[in-house]
Amino acid sequence: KILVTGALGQIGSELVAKLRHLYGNDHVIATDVRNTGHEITRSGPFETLDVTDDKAMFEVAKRYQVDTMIHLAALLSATAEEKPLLAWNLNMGGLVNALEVSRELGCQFFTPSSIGAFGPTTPKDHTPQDTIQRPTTMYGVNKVSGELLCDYYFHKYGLDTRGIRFPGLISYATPPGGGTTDYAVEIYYDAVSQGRYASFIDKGTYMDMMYMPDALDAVVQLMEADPAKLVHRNAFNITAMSVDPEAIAASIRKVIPAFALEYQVDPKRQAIAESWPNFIDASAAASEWGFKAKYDLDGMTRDMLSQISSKEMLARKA
Ligand code: VAH
Repeated sequence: KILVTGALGQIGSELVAKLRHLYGNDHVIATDVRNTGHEITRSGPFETLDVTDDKAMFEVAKRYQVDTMIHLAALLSATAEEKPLLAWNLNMGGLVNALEVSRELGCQFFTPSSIGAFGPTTPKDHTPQDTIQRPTTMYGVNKVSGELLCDYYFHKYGLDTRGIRFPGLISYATPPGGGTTDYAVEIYYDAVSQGRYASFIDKGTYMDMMYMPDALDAVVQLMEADPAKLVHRNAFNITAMSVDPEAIAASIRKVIPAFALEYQVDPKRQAIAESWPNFIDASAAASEWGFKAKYDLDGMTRDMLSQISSKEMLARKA
């Protein structure tokens, strides 16, 4: 049985659907801090759970006898920078509770890290798997601390902890909330609904990105990987592409020729983006558990635009 926290978030809502498809609806217990009525709360077991409540988390995990913990509940980079103490308490308090519950029940454990775990003194191009990590954002401090804490639980208690440093994730199912890379999702929605987009991240700001189906495959692939082959654990660099707003716009114009991109740069999120790498090296994930992204920029663009268009059509009919 798999317990997922943050199950109604950008990654969670699609990962729960995939895990239920793979392992059976009743094997995946979705939890989130409130029940929004999302389809995920009806397609299998759902429990409201505040990850800062350690007793509640233990009670749910024990009741369902979970053997795998997928801990996704967290505040993303931009929100965390606005509310740093809330971010510390939620991101770190939730993580330590999830690790402790997993240790007590002997669960296999996954939690995401991020390219946000790197900072301005990290090599920006071909960012190595093992390198300097001195992030200047609260989110980055949470992610580096989280990576070290997960490795600690592995070395100290033998807990089977595994993690992935996600690039910006792009999806059409559930919009992200409070991320710096969210421009790369908004641009597709606005391209369909308005034929134009004003980006809050500036021209020439390169960041690693990935289409959500590749990110979901990576989680399953890592969790099913042979532990004897894992040299690293928390957390693996993965990426599918390095883009700036202009590159995404050019890809969109292959489908919507008249698409217009302009800029309304948000200095706060621009500063966060500039502290992150341009493109990271994913060779460790490739060699230790066979990671390989399937979607490139144009493939992602075609699927995003067609999926969003059909969603809009359905919404208009409804
Ligand atoms: C964010 N989407 O923007 C998340 C992610 C790499 C970016 O960590 O905060």
